Amino acid sequence: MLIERADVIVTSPGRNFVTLKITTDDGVVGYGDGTLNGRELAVASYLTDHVVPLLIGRDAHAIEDTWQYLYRGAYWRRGPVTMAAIAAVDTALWDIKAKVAGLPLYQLLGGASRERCLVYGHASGKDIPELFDSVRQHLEEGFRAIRIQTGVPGLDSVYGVASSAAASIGDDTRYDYEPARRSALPAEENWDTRAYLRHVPSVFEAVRGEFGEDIALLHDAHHRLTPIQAAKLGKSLEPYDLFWLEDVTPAENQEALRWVRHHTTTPLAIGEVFNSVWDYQHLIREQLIDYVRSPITHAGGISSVRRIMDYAAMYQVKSGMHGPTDVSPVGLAAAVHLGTALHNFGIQEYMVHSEQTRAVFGPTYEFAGGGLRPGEEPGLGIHFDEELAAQHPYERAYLPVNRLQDGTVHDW
Ligand code: KDG
Ligand code: MG
Repeated sequence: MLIERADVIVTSPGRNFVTLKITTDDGVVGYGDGTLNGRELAVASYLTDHVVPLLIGRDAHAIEDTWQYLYRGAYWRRGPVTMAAIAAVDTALWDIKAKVAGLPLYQLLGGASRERCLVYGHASGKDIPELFDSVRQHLEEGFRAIRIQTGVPGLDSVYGVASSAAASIGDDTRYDYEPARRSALPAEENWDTRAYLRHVPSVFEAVRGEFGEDIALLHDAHHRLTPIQAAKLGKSLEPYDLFWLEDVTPAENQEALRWVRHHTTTPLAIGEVFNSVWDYQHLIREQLIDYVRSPITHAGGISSVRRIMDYAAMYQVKSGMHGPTDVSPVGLAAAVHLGTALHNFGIQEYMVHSEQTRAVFGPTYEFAGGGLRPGEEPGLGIHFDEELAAQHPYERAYLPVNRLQDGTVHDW
């Protein structure tokens, strides 16, 4: 079974996505997600100009060989653009292999280790009453794990806080926090770490007071703190028993996590911007983290995230794959199949895609009982509508840039 063609499809049903469609000589089609928020066209060009010509005529079954050929063969290794492109190829080839086998993909990854993958949704509010409404809505919808983000007094807009009503599954008037904005230039936000550190513990105290001890609560610090600030935050949140505290420090310096770890027992998650097992080499071996955040879309695909998770399993580190709306339904479907099979699955982020997006991708995973199930269709269970996709051409969009009160650029 040879690869006959590979098409890169950039579509923007509400937001931009990069999808690779691989077709074999006997007409089997597989899809892969290579979306890189705010830098989509770089991945599209990497695929179209440099990868697609290498795929034509290759054995569609040779997934590992193709992965190594693209990774080692490029000479220039790793990086978000390269690894998103490799992810798209790897995912599409797994989709094809499972379709040919006539099995849902999780069966080829070892079969089901669980009935469904526990997910967390995003509750947010500019203040406590708005946040409580959002948490209540998530509980009514069946979520059992909820990420908590709020506005900070004195700051105009803060990462993770939706600007209108909270998310609701299946309702297109919903609005999850969508950070990338369609515009010629990035929006600028402002930041004050002291104000944030003062405010966050009181938010968790209020949420535990109102909703009790049972729900799993998570929080994302989005790379903004120094190691000692992060240690202080972790310590101050200990009474509220978080499921995890995410991305407390910028990802480049892994030493920082050692400082944080030595000061707090709050579980730590990191890695949504990592793209290789090498990014986790010390963090996992030294047991400085509890959850791996890399999504299939940004870390080289199913084959590569599987490698990270097998390494993590030796140290009781679990998965917590990134699942914002900039991971397409193809990437999310792949995560749910892998999450169903992994022994050391932890939790899956689930930011519900808009109706417009779902209409283009046609995912068949199902949300029930606070979790996602991959479904029993052969392959990933994606029904991509190319004609509809073509009606939504790419629109330039950027993630925001952050500045401190005095104008200094800060981590966003
Ligand atoms: O594109 C950037 C988003 O994916 C990121 O800001 C979302 O941090 C994020 C999360 O945890 O979902
Ligand atoms: Mg995050």
